[in-house]
Amino acid sequence: LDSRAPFGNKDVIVQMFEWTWDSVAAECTDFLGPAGYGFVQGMFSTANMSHHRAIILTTYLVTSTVSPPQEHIQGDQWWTDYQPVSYTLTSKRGDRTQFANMISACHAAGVGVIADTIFNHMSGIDSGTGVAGSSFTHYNYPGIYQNQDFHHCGLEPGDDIVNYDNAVEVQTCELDNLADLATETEYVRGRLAEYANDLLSLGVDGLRLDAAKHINVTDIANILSRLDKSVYITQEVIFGEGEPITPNQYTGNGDVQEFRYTTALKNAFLGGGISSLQSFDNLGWVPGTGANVFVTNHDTERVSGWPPTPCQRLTATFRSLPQNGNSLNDNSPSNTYVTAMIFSLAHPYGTPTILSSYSGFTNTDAGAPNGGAGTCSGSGGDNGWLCQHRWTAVAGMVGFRNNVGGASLTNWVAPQSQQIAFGRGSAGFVAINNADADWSTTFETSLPDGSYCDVVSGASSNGSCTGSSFDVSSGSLTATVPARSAIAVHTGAKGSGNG
Ligand code: ARE
Ligand code: CA
Repeated sequence: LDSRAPFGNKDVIVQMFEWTWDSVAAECTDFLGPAGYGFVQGMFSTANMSHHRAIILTTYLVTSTVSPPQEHIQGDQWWTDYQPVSYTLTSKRGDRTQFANMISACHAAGVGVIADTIFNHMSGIDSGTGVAGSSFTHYNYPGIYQNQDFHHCGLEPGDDIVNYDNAVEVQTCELDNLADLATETEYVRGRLAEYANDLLSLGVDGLRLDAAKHINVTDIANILSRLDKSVYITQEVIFGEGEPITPNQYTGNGDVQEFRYTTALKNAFLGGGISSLQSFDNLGWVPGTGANVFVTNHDTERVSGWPPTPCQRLTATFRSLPQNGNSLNDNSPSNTYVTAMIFSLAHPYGTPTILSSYSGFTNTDAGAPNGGAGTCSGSGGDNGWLCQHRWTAVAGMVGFRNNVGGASLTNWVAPQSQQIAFGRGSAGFVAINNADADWSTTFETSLPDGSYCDVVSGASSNGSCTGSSFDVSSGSLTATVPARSAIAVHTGAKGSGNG
């Protein structure tokens, strides 16, 4: 795998937030990989199985994004996972054997695995014992790091980052009291690379670099240069208005998560108008080929009031909150969470990630339900899990994205600010209606004539559609796009009638 465009244009990442390794392995086998996913979608007949597999094998990549695999502090909160105490691969998600087995199971199902790696810091608490039994204090992790391996920036009180307008402070003071590694030193760079190489030796296909904004871009480049193989890299660098450290500075290291996209989708779908979303090319954002984008991630789904103003950041109230974001989420009104995910999977900008998380996130500390064992049922969630990756429209649009590949955006129309439609070359067409009334019209498409299944409401199964179907004749497609919903068709999901 190449670090820049590792998965071609076909791939969608699913962030399996807080799923245990065993449950991710089962989901790779049951749904994300070819057996489950292919048959659920029914996009191809069994006679065409090898083609089917070729497509489905790259359907999803799994990232264990909020489930860093290293040992961390104890506690019931989800965010304990973000306070490393050693690089022993035992966490609340499982142990080293289970982690390795997950990778094998996912690979056997044709799904890659991206691990979340925390290069910026260790724990934020004074002392304790980790989930694998390692004792530590804030600046002493026996056999791994001692006091001299950390930044002590000297800012009162507590060395915490306060002023994001000061680049040195952002990178050498502490994010929420988390002991900040001296990533400019030979020893720390080598130790972090040793940890990453251990993950790669188990077959990990990519790394999400947590808190990358808080590490100098050249420190990251140095650490990555020590990796035994080239893997997919996505860096968390949250754009902040006026801040000196920007996402664009990190593009040389790999993909960068473009949070301006997350904010833009939220604002557009909640009232600003989705007609503003045609192109993200001339906004000064990370170029689409190097952007990793999402409607929401584990931070932004949780708390409103983000991004904070500089004044808010200084208040005790704000600093006592988990420093999370604001985006569309499962509680968003009028089906906007779903229609925004449909948009994200249909539009060519960036590499999309779909968050797969659990309900009850308004309690911002709550850990995963069911002991972390993710469970889904049919095209929905189970036991408190949301299973967004199985939702009919989401899974259908993953098939859409795989089918359209890198085809360019065509046939864009926006008759009013909350209604858009566009094609992807001659391979697919989508119409999104974020208004409160149905939208009945005839679209001009570049699709070949034929009968197509709507992959938002169903799938193609043995030549018929389990949801709606639409005919295309001389490029014209007449449809009623339901209020606050969407339709999408592509050449990989033909069919007629209602199944
Ligand atoms: C927890 C407690 C804290 C406590 C700390 C140490 O909540 O009260 O002080 O532990 O004991 C996650 C949780 C945190 C949690 C942490 C460690 O969200 O609540 O702290 O784990 O357990 C900035 C960073 C960005 C970061 C966000 C949250 O730039 O990198 O803050 N996001 C990642 C992960 C998080 C994770 C961490 C980093 C830490 O995705 O899940 O924290 O590993 C503006 C700025 C942004 C800034 C944002 C919020 O928008 O531009 O840069 O993001 O404000 O401050
Ligand atoms: Ca740092």
